[in-house]
Amino acid sequence: MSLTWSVCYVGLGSNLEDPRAQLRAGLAALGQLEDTRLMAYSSLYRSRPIGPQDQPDYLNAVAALETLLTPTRLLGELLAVEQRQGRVRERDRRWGPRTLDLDILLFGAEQIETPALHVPHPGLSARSFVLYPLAELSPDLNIPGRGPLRDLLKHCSAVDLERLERNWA
Ligand code: ROI
Repeated sequence: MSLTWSVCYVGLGSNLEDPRAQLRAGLAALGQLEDTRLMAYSSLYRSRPIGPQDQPDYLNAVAALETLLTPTRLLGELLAVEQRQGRVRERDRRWGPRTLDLDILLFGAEQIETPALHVPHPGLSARSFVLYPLAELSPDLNIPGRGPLRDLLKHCSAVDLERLERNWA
């Protein structure tokens, strides 16, 4: 545990077994993590799959947390939530469908490269289903090592992205 609160953004995604219920339960679980506060969450978005196209569309959202947990500890908690919601990573095809995916997108201003954890998330700069919800929460954000979120958005098409409800949780 650290002594100061870090602001952290977590991406939520699902395209199996009632994705909306999966994201709702995932968000509720984030709100119950110890030493962690759920500060805000984005609208719900529907997005075309990145990766193999023979899978259902995804629902995606982003949550803003404040946490005293270390990034590694938070990652462990997120994996536990995924598992409780029926995800079996070994069974997953690479870039195949999943019941619930919880990714640490940003952790304060930190840049982390370990075998288990890459922060900012490597896919972040090119993924509309991450950038648009993130911009809803924090339009002035700077992405460590990548620059202003506003600039990344300019290069990221939203044609495959549909914004759904604001209050979905
Ligand atoms: N595609 C979309 N649209 N949304 C996701 O959350 C998502 N997650 C993934 C892969 C398989 C890369 N594709 C995705 O892990």
